[in-house]
Amino acid sequence: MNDKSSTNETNSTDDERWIDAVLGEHARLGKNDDELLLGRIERELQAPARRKRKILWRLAAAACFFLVATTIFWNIRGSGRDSGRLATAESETRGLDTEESLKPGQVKLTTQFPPSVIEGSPRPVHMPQLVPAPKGPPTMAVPKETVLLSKGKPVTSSDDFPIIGDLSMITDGDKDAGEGYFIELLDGLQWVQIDLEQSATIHALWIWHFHSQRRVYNDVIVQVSNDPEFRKGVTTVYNNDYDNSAKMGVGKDHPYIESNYGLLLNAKGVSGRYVRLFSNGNTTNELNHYVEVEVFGVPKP
Ligand SMILES: [Ca+2]
Ligand SMILES: [Ca+2]
Repeated sequence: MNDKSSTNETNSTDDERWIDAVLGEHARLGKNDDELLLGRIERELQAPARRKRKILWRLAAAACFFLVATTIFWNIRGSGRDSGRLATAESETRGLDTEESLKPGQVKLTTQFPPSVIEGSPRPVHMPQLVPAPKGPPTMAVPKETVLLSKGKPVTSSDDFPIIGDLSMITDGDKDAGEGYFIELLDGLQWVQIDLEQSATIHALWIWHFHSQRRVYNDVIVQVSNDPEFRKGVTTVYNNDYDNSAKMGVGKDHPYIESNYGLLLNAKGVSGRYVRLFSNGNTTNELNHYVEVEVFGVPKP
């Protein structure tokens, strides 16, 4: 446990009450995923940034027969520095959030989320159609065979020697906010490229650029191809370059505020071996950063 949590001010009585409430609800629903639930509770209560906040839990029972886990939605309110922003941000799931949206053979995609740790004062962000940070974990429906394809896979970049960090940190599974968890690339338009080492049907991408400050990255463009040079057979699955400053065409997607929930993209089953992600500085500085990129899909036989 690091020094940030040594002055833990969480009201333990409230914590215990919440845990009791959650476990009671859990038992009432007759679900069989105690380890998942307890792990989740433990992570929340140990997260340093949560120490001054109340954690409100709400359980929702998964209605579909093929879902075995209870989905836990949670929200945070209280006296944290970013809590006002979280409380006022509109819900933005960038995906599906209702059980009715699931078709047979689909499951809700989820991932491990790092704790929210906001440092410093946010700079005002003025952009058209800016998407606020999600209030809760985003999710979307994917085929039940979907797996994480990118863990530990090799990463290359237009800037092969990052100013901070190593490119391998983009696929190492660590998503924390602080020093030692993000890489910093040169200014201007830069890309990173993940080699999945085999062609796959890609259903989703989850992207964390930098989440210890409320900021927006410019010209976020995501492409998939079987060509490592991206000269042919390129599919653009996301582009929020609304003013074509990257000169790759105007994108229809909207700039978004970074958070610990990352950006969840629906890749709609595009097929390819390589994923290339562009950015062009951010609203705080001209540099480019990544904490983690996850690619989810089904390997081709
Ligand atoms: Ca990482
Ligand atoms: Ca732009």
